[in-house]
Amino acid sequence: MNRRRFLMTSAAAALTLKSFANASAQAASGAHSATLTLHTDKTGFTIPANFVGLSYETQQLSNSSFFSPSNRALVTQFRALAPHGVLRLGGNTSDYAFFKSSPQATPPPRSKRPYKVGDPNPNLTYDVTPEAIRNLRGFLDATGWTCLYGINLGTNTPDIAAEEAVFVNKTLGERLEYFQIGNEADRFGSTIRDPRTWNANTYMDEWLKFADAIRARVPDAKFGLPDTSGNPEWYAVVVDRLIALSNPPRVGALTHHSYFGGPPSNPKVNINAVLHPDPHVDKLASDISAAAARLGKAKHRRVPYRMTEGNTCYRGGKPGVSDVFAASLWAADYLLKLASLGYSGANLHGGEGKMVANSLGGTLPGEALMPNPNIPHPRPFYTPIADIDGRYVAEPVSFGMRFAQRFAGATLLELDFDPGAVNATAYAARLTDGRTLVAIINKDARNDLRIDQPKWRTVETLTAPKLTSTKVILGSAANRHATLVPAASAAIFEVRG
Ligand code: BDP
Repeated sequence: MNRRRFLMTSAAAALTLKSFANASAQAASGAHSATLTLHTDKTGFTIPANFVGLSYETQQLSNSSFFSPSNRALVTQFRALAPHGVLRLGGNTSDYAFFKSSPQATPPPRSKRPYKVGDPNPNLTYDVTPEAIRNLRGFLDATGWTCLYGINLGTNTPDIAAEEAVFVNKTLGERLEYFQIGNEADRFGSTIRDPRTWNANTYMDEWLKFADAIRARVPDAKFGLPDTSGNPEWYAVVVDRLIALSNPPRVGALTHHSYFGGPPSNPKVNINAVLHPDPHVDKLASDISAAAARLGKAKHRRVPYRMTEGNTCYRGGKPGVSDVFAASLWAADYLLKLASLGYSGANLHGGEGKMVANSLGGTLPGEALMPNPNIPHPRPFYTPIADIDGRYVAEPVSFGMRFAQRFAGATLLELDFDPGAVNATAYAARLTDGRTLVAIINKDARNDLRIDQPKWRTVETLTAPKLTSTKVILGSAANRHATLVPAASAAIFEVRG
C-alpha cells in the first residue's frame, strides 16, 4: 500500500490527496501539480447562512420605488445572488440624509464647509420618507434578505435619528439586523468635522449621544460600529469605551470597510495586483477579531465582526479591473478568505451610478480613464448589479459572490494546500447535509493547476474567455471529473471516495 492510499483509507482524520503528474507531463500540458491535504476532523468557522451581502448608498432610499417589491427585476437579481443575504445601507451619502417623518418636517441647519474634491458636495441633501422604508420592508420580504440600516451621524440630530430608528425598527421588524450610525467616521476629520478635535474618542462621545437617544425609544436596538474605513486604532478605543459603560448599547457586530485599493488613476490597482494575496486583508482581520474577542470576553458572549462595505477599487471602481472577470475571481477568493478569517459576512458596494457618484462629489473618476465613456458600462464600475440602459445586469463581481454563496451555512475544514508556483487558493467546507466541498481558485493568468482527483465531482465552474472579459460563465458542471483547474478559472468540487 503506498502512502497515498494508506492515508486515504486510514481512520486517521487527515485525508491526503496528492496529485501524481510528473515533470514531463507538466511540461507537456503546461499544468503544475497541487498538493492538497484535507483535515476532515479539524473544523474552522461556520459560515453564516447570510454571509453574502450587498452595500448600497443610503441615498438610494431617496427614490422610494427602488427598494420596492414592485421593482421585480431587482428582486430577481438579489434572489439569484443569495436566498438570505444582507443589504447594508450606508456609504458617504448616509451622512447627508434627512428622515422626513412628515411632509412638514425640515432638515436641521448645517454649518458651512468648503467643497473638497472626492467627497460629497457639502450641500448634498435628500429625504428618506416613511414610504421608502415601507417599500424597503416589502423588498426585503420579497428577496428574503435582511438589512443593516445606516443612520446619518454627520449632519443630523439625536432626536431625528431616534425618530427614524423608531420607524425603521417598527417597519422592518425581523428584517432589521442592526443600525449603524455614521459611515467611515474615521474620515470625518477631512470632511464634516474639525480635524483638530476629531478622533475616536470624540466620535464615541457623539455616537453614544445618538445611540442613547435611539435606545431611549427603541430599547432593544442593536448597533454595528464603528464602520470605519479600516483604521485599527478606532476599534480599540471603541471597545475600551463600550467595556467601561455600566449599561452599554447592544452590539450586533464590529464593522469595517475595505477596498483593495484606489483611486482608479492609481496604477497599482490592476488585474495582476488584485489577484495576488493582500496582506492588508489579514491585518484588518487580526485587528478587528482581536477587538471583537476583547469585547466578547468582557460581555461573556461572542461578538461578530463584519466587512460591511468594500470592493476592488474605491472612488467608484476602475474600468478594466472592477468590471471584468478578474473581479469575479477576486470576489470569490475575497469572500471565502473573509469567511475563513471568521467574518460573519461581507457586503460588496454598488448600486446606481448617480448615488455612488454623489458619494464622491458628483462624478465617477474611472470614466475619465475610458477611451469612450459613452459606450454602455456599469456605473459604478464595481457594482455587482448594474443598471445598463434600464436593465439590471449581473456584473462579474456578482458571479464571484454566487460562487462563494455555495459555502453559505457550511463549516470550514482545515486544509493544507500547496499549489507550487501557481497563484491559487483553496477552501474546504462541510455542508449541513454532510457533503464536503472544495473550492479551488486559480488566479494565475498563465498556469493551469493539476489536481487529479478522479473521484471528486465538479459541481460548479467559474470561467470566462479572458481575465478582461466582461461576460462570465458560472456553470454547474455536475459529474465532470476533477483533474484540472485551468489558468484564470475557479471550480467547486464535491469530495467523494
Ligand atoms: C467609501 C464610501 C462610499 C463610496 C466608496 C468609493 O463609503 O460611499 O462610494 O468609498 O469611494 O469609502 O467608491
